[in-house]
Amino acid sequence: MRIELKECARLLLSKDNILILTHERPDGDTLGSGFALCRALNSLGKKSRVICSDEIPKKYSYLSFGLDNSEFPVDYVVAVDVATKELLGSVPEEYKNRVDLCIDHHSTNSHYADKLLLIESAACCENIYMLLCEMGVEISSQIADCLYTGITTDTGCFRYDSANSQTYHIAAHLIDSGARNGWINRVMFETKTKTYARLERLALDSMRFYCSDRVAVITITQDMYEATGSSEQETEAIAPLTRQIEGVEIGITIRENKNGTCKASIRTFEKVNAAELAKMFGGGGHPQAAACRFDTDVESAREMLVEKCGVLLV
Ligand SMILES: [Mn+2]
Repeated sequence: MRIELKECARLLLSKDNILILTHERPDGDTLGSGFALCRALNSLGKKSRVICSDEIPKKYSYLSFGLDNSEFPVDYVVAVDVATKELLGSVPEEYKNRVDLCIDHHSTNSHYADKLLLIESAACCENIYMLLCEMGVEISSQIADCLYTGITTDTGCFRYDSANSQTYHIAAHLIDSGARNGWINRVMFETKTKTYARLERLALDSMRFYCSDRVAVITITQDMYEATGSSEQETEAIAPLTRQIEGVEIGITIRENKNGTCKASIRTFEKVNAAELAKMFGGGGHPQAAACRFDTDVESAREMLVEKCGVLLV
């Protein structure tokens, strides 16, 4: 059942011992949302902790710095920035099957939670910000760092269309509350590990063009991780590379899984709806950034995707 901001705030204020779930392959928005909410609940004297199905990349460690991560008997389960139950990954089934509240910004949310706060903003962290204000939580500098991280990462450092005036207003308030905007942007967008730099070079080498160069496809295989010492954890910044090429309207990054199947990240500009393309393969996401999975190998996935691109681009 969908609920409004006020009811969501009232609900959270009435709960304690709250477990927060983030999505698999965690990004800045799901982690920023989770740790900001956790810190806010702690500041109200409530027990809360964040869990994630996958390991949290090191660059995000400041988000959880100083938090007490010890376990407690869970009374209430909240998912943040998680559009479908499947995206929770391999968190314990007991929690996966009883999400009491989901706070999200994906229009493709599958309504898997008992209660859903869905506001279509640029980042889930924007919704968490509004929620915390509604709850009367004071935005500490640590909470501000968390929320700023989600907003800047989901908007590609404020470059996407999704960043509207509300996004900038909230970011301004976060900076006033002590968010380290310059440092966070540098860590999120400029700093590359050596292993990532090597992977990026191979990824660019793998780029192929289709549909009169209106579609660019990058392929990342397990061999490439091995050759570079990199891992899937480091592929977050690869997908946007496809959109940097002049004339490209659909950018696709296909990553091979260990078992030979694969998944695709899709990036588009205004003319093409990425979520629509992902949906054709059972996936979802945003109008300009979406993803889907395949039970097939990389080549077959590429063929199927390029074929659908041909249909969308006519
Ligand atoms: Mn998000």
